[in-house]
Amino acid sequence: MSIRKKFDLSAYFVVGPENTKGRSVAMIIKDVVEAGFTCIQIRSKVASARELIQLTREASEVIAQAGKSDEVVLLVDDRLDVILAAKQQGIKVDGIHVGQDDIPVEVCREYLGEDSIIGLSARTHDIFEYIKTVDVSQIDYFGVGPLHETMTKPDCGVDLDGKVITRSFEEISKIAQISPVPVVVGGGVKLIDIPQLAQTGVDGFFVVSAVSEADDPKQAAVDLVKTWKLYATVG
Ligand code: TZP
Ligand code: MG
Repeated sequence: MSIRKKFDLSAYFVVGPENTKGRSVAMIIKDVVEAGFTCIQIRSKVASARELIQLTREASEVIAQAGKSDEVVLLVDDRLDVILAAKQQGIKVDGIHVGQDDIPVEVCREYLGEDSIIGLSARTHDIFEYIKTVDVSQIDYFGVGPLHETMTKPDCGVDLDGKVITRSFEEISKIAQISPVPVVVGGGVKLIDIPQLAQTGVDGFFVVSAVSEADDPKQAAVDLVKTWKLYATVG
């Protein structure tokens, strides 16, 4: 059984310099942390290792300045090298999020240790079969999606024929029931989806554009958190 501490992934924001409409990554993270988001993932396919370390540092500082170092989880997508370098520089980073084709979760666990959080995207369409093949003792949560097609990650949910397969609320409820670890759902999630999603029994939602593309990101983040809390409790 895992001895890892409990963490809250209910409101999870994924961000990198390519998603901020020119705003600073740190400022937008400050907004969502103040709005009550519980998890931040730094994710960039264009930033250099040094930029990613710097973004991780800034995110960690923003979370600390908000007095939320013990409650807000800070993760980095894919980049075990960045996380190890950041930790070596004294930056508080809580773990990694990887996909099925990225560094194996066993390797992440070996390098990051028992206390780190490791999230795994379940991309395979037959997720019920896929879950059986994963050593769930190595992971802390599954990322599942997309709920809708999304321009933020155009290959999300694309099958071998190039067709996008989205997940229905019914399927998401079943995944929540069978998964041995917490489940967060993202990909095209907007405010309007939150009531139904919260009632599927999953542990959280993750978004990029619902916050980053909003005219007022902080207000968008507040509305997402408030709505999740309202409906997750009645679900
Ligand atoms: N992983 C799966 S979908 C996705 C990621 C990082 C992007 C979701 O972006 P958006 O803008 O919330 O649809
Ligand atoms: Mg990846």
